[in-house]
Amino acid sequence: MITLLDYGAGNVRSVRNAIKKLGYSVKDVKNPADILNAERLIFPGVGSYGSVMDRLQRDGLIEPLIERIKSNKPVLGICVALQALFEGSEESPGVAGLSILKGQIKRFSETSLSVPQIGWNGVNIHKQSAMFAGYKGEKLYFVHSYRATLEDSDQDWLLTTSNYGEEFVSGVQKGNITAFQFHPEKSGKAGLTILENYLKSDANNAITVSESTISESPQETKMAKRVIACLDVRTNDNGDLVVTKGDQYDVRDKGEVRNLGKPVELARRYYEEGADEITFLNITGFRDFPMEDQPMLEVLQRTSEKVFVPLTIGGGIREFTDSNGKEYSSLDVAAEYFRSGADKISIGSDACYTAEEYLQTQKKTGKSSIEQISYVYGAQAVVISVDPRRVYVKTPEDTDHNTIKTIIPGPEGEMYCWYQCTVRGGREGRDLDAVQLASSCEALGAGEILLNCIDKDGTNSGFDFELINHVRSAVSIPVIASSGAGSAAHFVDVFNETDAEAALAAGIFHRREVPIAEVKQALKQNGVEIR
Ligand code: 1PR
Repeated sequence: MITLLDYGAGNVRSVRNAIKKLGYSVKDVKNPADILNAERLIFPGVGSYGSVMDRLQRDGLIEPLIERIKSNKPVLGICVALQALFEGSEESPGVAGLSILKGQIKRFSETSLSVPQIGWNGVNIHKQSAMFAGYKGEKLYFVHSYRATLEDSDQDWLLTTSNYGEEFVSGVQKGNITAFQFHPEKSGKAGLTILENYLKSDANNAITVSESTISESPQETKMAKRVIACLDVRTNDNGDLVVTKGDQYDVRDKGEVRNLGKPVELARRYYEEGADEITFLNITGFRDFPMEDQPMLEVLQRTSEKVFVPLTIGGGIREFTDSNGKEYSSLDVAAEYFRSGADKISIGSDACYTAEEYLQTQKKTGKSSIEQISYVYGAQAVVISVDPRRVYVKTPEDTDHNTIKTIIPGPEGEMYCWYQCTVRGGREGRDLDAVQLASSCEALGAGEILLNCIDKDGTNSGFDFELINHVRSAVSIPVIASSGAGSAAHFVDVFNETDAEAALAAGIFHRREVPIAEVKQALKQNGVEIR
């Protein structure tokens, strides 16, 4: 029996599912005494530092946690839970941590790298630990903007380090207390091995470990470029929820919605085939209300039972008033998605409206969906889905928007264009360009940009490097290149020609034209770091 400290922020479902998948039962902490009495406790950290500590404080859990840790009863902390062991964090000034370890958590300082660090990185293991029995050095999934270092007096806690511009502490352990900055429950089979080691070890963490688990000559660890499989989901005319795929966003073929498979089955297939992440886009979410869309929520719930890499869901995240006049905030909608198994939510149309308002007023209201969700769940949980299309102009002076000089001339030989943002699945263009949208959303607290391209979508002609470079150079958060992948070589090209952190494709995977393994192999052969 494993006791889980679920304080209601973010996706604890994936930890729960991982524990169940490994054959253990889960009991929730209901009151402070459960913390002290638990045989084995898991403390998943989701959300910002301040919101985690607030919730622990509100539920009276801080003292029992400290007592449990000091009495060396087994605890596994994940992500922000590792950071919570320290005295405080730059993320939430003035908020006290558990103060088991000395010092403050600081933001990544390397300016050339995107923050948050989102993706798969390696670890160097500095001491023998039962936690790494059977681990073969695979990359593990990290998602965070702040990082820990240990003071000299706490060096006996050092378990693993990783590098992201600078070296940081990615694992600590002393006696029966272990905490990881990475997410074992989201790190595929390697992560499940590590989690299982915690679950199955006895009260003294006794598992025989071989010397080889220690990294003898630690090398700088490197982030992998991510390959993401995207599933555009909607209900077809027969009422079935299907994965569909558009050509420049038109998903109908001879009047019928294209049906490329069942969402849960396809997601599981992509997980088994090595996708680094799975994204679901509820493409009619702009007109339906997600909280009434039970089949979509069920897709997430069922996917997260078997898929142990990050899941993103987009579509319909905004405020809503239902037919009974009941009001829902975008935070309510996001919370339902997180509870159903999402790790990140993606905002499309609503991000455009928010950015337009922000550009006009230059004021943060704290009320937009981006700001609210980012505060509670952390910036890394908020993805902005951009649906731009090219608008050609003869000269940059012909528009107020951010233009590029292009190598693909327009219909009348124009050599300049801007990228117009659209809402409602590409149906309506706005007076907003992709750079304005991405940089405003970054300022409001978004953590990642999913950069689609209507001109390229479904064309199999390769990614739009010009668009990707244009947007990537305007933000410091990670950018996912999307739309147009037609071959493994296109992935190699996008990582060679742009600084995108990830590349996403849909059609070629659904139609089994290019297996994910072939993409990974091509990347590896061309010297691109992969998982
Ligand atoms: O506006 O917050 O409700 O979110 C709606 C979401 O649905 C947005 O993220 C929007 O991108 C998406 N969406 C809406 N309509 C469509 C459509 O296709 N008709 N899909 C749509 C967007 C683009 C990518 C696609 C890549 C790769 N699809 O998701 O997967 O272009 O495709 P490819 O590799 O086959 O070229 P809101």
